[in-house]
Amino acid sequence: MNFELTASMMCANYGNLEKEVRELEQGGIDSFHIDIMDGRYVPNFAMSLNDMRYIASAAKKPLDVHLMIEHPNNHINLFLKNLRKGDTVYIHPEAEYHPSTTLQSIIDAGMVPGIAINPGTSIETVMEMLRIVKKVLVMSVNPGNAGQMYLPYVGKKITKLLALKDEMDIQIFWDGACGADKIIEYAPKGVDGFVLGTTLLFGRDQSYGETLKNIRELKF
Ligand code: S6P
Ligand code: MG
Repeated sequence: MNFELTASMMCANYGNLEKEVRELEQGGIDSFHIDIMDGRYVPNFAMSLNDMRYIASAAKKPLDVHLMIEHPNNHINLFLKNLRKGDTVYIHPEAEYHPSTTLQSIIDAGMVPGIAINPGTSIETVMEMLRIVKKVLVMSVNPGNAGQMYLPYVGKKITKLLALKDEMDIQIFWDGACGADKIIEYAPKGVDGFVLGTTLLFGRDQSYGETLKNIRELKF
């Protein structure tokens, strides 16, 4: 079964980020998930521009940038100019007056446009944006922190979104508290990728390579 695995770099060991990037790539990670926070849209500061810039320079695999900031359009070029064509940029539609304008800037720069949908945001409110974006990041925890509990009501929304996949030509990604049970259930249903954080990838006794191999073979 084909699904993408992306590493949530806010959970990485900042004592040696170069080693983290290298070991994740050698272990077979598909992309690096970069959680950018401003302390306003979400009540936390995780990663920022310089962290993203460093990982972009150290990594061969693409970046998956999740902007949890107010009015991303005000600063979008700071991010875009430090990324490569083909990297993904997600915005939260609620954080922007004119999200379609911001998404167009992402498209014009050659990046892959995405929206992130909070647990409390319904698909109906972002329906038109589904026609613009290539990727939808479904948050299964409230945005801001790693290591939270899965919010079970999000499951119904994923099912609804899966039914729109072909019509809207989108890929669906899971972000938050992603455990083995979620991959086993949702990869066969058509979820295209999973953000791996403290629940499944980081802080374990085995190497990233072993963990990622087990996940791909669905051996848990
Ligand atoms: C949360 C953020 C996520 C987390 C990820 C961590 O605001 O968008 O990307 O980093 O959820 O994973 P876990 O397994 O610790 O919940
Ligand atoms: Mg994220």
